[in-house]
Amino acid sequence: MEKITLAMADMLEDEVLALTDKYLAEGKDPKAILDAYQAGMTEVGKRYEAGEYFVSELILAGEMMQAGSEKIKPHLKGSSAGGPNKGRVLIATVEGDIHDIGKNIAGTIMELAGYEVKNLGEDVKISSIIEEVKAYKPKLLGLSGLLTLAYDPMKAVVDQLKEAGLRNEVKVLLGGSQIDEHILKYVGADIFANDAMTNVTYLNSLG
Ligand code: B12
Repeated sequence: MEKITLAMADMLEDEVLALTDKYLAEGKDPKAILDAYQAGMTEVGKRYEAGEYFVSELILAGEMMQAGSEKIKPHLKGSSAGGPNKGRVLIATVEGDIHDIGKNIAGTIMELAGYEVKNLGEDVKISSIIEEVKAYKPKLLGLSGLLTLAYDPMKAVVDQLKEAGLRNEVKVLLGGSQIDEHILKYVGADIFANDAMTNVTYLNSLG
């Protein structure tokens, strides 16, 4: 798996995809391949921060992750333990943020676990999220954001849910690699996820 991580970090798309095909054919755990991708992305982020990589590398890394995820998706189905129609989940990347790869993966995994998932996309206005909570009535609202500037729109969503009298109707999850206890508290959400499985465990616990 480390080979995939290193190939992704070095921008070797052909190698990433060839290794993915090889590991899937060998019956390796598809979730472990996704974890290896994420570790590669973390390294890309570090190189970007160090000034070694630029936005073009971020774009390429995003494309690699999307292309690889498409290969992995059909294999995740078999490993899902869930049944159909366990409840509704609404997901969105908040206003000002266009990072959607992790949210889409989390959405797919929740679908495979038996939840009905509505994905509003990225850079979604606060008012659109509130309207959709009213109309769709999800049991969980998953707000995703990777930028520091995503925290305030996340907080605004929670505040407006309160103002609309909807806060007790829906659990709010924050998704993103940098989300921690402090941000959770600041936003006033119920739980956070730095991976795509915490949410499924949480949803199952809600009954
Ligand atoms: C790929 C990428 C991009 C791509 C995004 C493509 C896309 N369609 O998403 C592009 C090139 C467009 C991009 C743009 C920018 N990016 Co960018 N990007 C990244 C990068 C390298 C990887 C993100 C990623 O996809 N990771 C892989 C996924 C699988 O992981 P994940 O998102 O964390 O998701 C997992 C969990 O967090 C969780 N999760 C996430 N969401 C959800 C939702 C739910 C409901 C659940 C349950 C779970 C969940 O589950 C996922 C699966 O395990 C990160 C660095 C990093 N390592 O995170 C920088 C990073 C996020 N970007 C950064 C920056 C600065 C930018 C730009 C501002 C650059 C610029 N100057 O233009 C723009 C922002 C534009 C905007 N307005 O949003 C910074 C953010 C810094 C900050 N603190 O604000 C980072 C951290 C890079 C860095 N180290 O500086 N970026």
